[in-house]
Formats: sequence, structure tokens, C-alpha cells
Amino acid sequence: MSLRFTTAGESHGPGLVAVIEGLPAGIELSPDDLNRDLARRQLGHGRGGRMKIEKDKAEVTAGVRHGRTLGSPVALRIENRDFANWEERMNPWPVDGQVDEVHLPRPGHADLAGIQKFGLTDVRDVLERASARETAARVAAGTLAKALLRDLGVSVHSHVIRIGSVTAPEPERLTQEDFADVDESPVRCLDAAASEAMVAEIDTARKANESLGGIFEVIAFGVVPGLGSHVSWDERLDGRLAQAVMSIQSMKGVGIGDGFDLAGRVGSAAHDEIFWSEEHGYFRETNRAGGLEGGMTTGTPLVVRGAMKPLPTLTKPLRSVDIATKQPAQALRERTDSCTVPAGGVVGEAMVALVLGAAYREKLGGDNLEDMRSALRAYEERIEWRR
Ligand code: EPS
Repeated sequence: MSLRFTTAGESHGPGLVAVIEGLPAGIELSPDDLNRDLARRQLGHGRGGRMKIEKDKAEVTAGVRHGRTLGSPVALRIENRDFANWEERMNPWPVDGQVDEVHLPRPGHADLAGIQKFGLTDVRDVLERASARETAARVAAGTLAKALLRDLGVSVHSHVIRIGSVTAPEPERLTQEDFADVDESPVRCLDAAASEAMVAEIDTARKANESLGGIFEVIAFGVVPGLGSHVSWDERLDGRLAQAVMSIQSMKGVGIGDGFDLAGRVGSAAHDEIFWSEEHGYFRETNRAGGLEGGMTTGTPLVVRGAMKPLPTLTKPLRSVDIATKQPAQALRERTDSCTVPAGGVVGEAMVALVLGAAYREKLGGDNLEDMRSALRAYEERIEWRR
């Protein structure tokens, strides 16, 4: 058994569900642990009208008793408050009124390939599930992985490093403390001047009926060396992280550490030299590899970047084709966000936490939290790792 999760739910249906399997017994949880990240995911300059309707909260329906995990699957449910406005269109059961089909697929969305693949005639049957609303369920699942990681000495953070044409200056080596106020920035960026420029660029884009993408960075501190493995392709942790982050809606690129930038450097400027001292044990002065070598964690902070394309739902729709008539038409016009990179970072945290939680479980076993902590202590002693 590893740690795994699944989600269910449509964007304007009754609600979202996440089921997480493989958590040890004994993790202490509070409702606040679950709901803090759900609220953080709703933040960010560039969000649309929907976020005024939703107040995401996770209800626990299985796997937790009196504030502790039981070791059984944990089931979470998040209500879609907007369902009240969609009851006829999204009712699980037949309704009396006439519900018009959507026939105008949006370029860049799952719409066209989805109806072809599933043999459907109403684009809404695809777009409701393809919507990034689903990321609320991922974030809820991620809070459980984060609670496990917290008990193993790991914290996971994120910040936005680019929106549209605005790139934040490269910071000095970041520490956990640097992230204390990141959510105070309206775009979750650590640089005040870049934040302002990002907000201005989003406002300009929104006025022009455009959307914007960007890049977020997820950093995990306190990760022990040796998670993942070099011995088999599917155990390489960088591969698993890339898959997890790339699976987030609208992602088009994933980098580990300096990622694509490394391709243009000479070898001596691309790697992290190894040192040893009595105080630190093995250590590096740089972190170009993003804490991963040979598919394994190195003990330096884990750094994963995700590049999001501009959202494909546009208030100035692109050209498309009516799938009923095959005539040229404008794509479906829907209420939408203009930029979700700040929220993307929070979703990235969840996906990285879920992958790390699984890697810890594989390394340490995982029926009982105290067993995991003892195994971690023994391992840290064997490799003489100084946190
Ligand atoms: C989304 C469109 C918008 C977003 C939604 C994702 O929703 P609506 O069409 O209802 O305005 O706000 O994201 C969320 C609801 C959310 O919670 O993140 C889309 O088409 O992907």
C-alpha cells in the first residue's frame, strides 16, 4: 500500500469528493488544517465572480475519529454552493424543463477531444469535469498529506515567480520563514514591486478580455535524503513529481530546480558541489538540482516549478466550430477567471505533498504514525543526516 487519492465531482454539480488511502493511524487533525488551504486556493488577484459564491469547506465523512486518522480511507466532501444556481442544468436526475446542449467547444480546453472520445453531443458533459474546480478536491486531499509531512518534519510552500511578462527577481536562498506572509501579496509573490506589476498586468489583460498564465514554484523544506529511487524508472521521484504537477489543469511545463535553464549551461555551472562539515554533515552551497539527483531527494530543499498557460475560457472567444452544424462559430462564452497562477501554486503544494507523502510511506512503512517516526529517526541516524 502506498498513499493514493482520487477525486470526483463536476464544477457546477452538487459537490466534490476526495478519497485518500494509505495514511497512517494517529495523525492529529483539526478542521482548520483542512480548511486553511481551501481558503488559500480561493485567493489571488484575477479570480472571477465564482469565488464570491464559494466558501470552500471540507466535510469529513470517513477515516477520522475525534480528530485522529484511523488508518482507513479518509473521505472528504466539498459543497458547490453555486449548484443552487445550476440545479436544473446539472441535476443528476432528469428534469422537466428544457436544458439546451452546448455545441461550441473552446480551443485549449478538453471540450472537443472529450466529446469525440466519450461519444457525447453536449460539451457541458465534458467541461464540467475538466474544469479546474476539481483542484479544490486535490487541495483538500493535499492537506492530509501535509499533516503527515508536518509530523515527519517537512513543510511545503509556494510562491508565484511569473505572471504574463512580469518575472520576479531571483531571490537569495529561501527559508521556510520567507513564506510567512506570502499570502498577503494579492498574487502570492514574494517581491513587492513584482507583485504590483503583476496586478497591473492582470488588470490590463482583464480589460482587454484576455487571460494570463505564469509560473509558480513549490518548495518543500526538511525532506530527508533518499526518497524515490534511481533503480527503476517509475520510482524516480522527479518523474512522479513532474506527472503530479503536470496533471494540474492548464499546466504546460514542469521544471525541477533550475529546470529548462540548466540545458543552456556548462556542466560546472549546472551542478551542486558536495561539502561536509561537523555541523551540517553533507551539504551543498547551491541548489540548482532542486533537491533531486538520480531520481532521489538529496536533503536540500525540493524545488518544483509549474508553467501555466493562459486560461482557455475567454470573454472574447476564439474561433471554433459548432459541432451540430459544423459551421464556423465563436467558442462558448462562460464566466471565468482571468489569472489563476496564485491558486495554481496552492494546488502545486497539494500535489507535491501527496507525492512526498507516498514516498515517505514507501520508505518508512505506514500503518501507524509513531512507527513511521521511529523508522525515520533510525534512518536519519544511520545516514547521519543533520536536519
Ligand atoms: C473554471 C471556471 C470558473 C472558475 C473555476 C474553473 O468557474 P465558473 O465557470 O463557475 O465561473 O472559477 O474554478 C473554480 C470554480 C474553482 O473553485 O477554482 C474552469 O472553467 O476551469
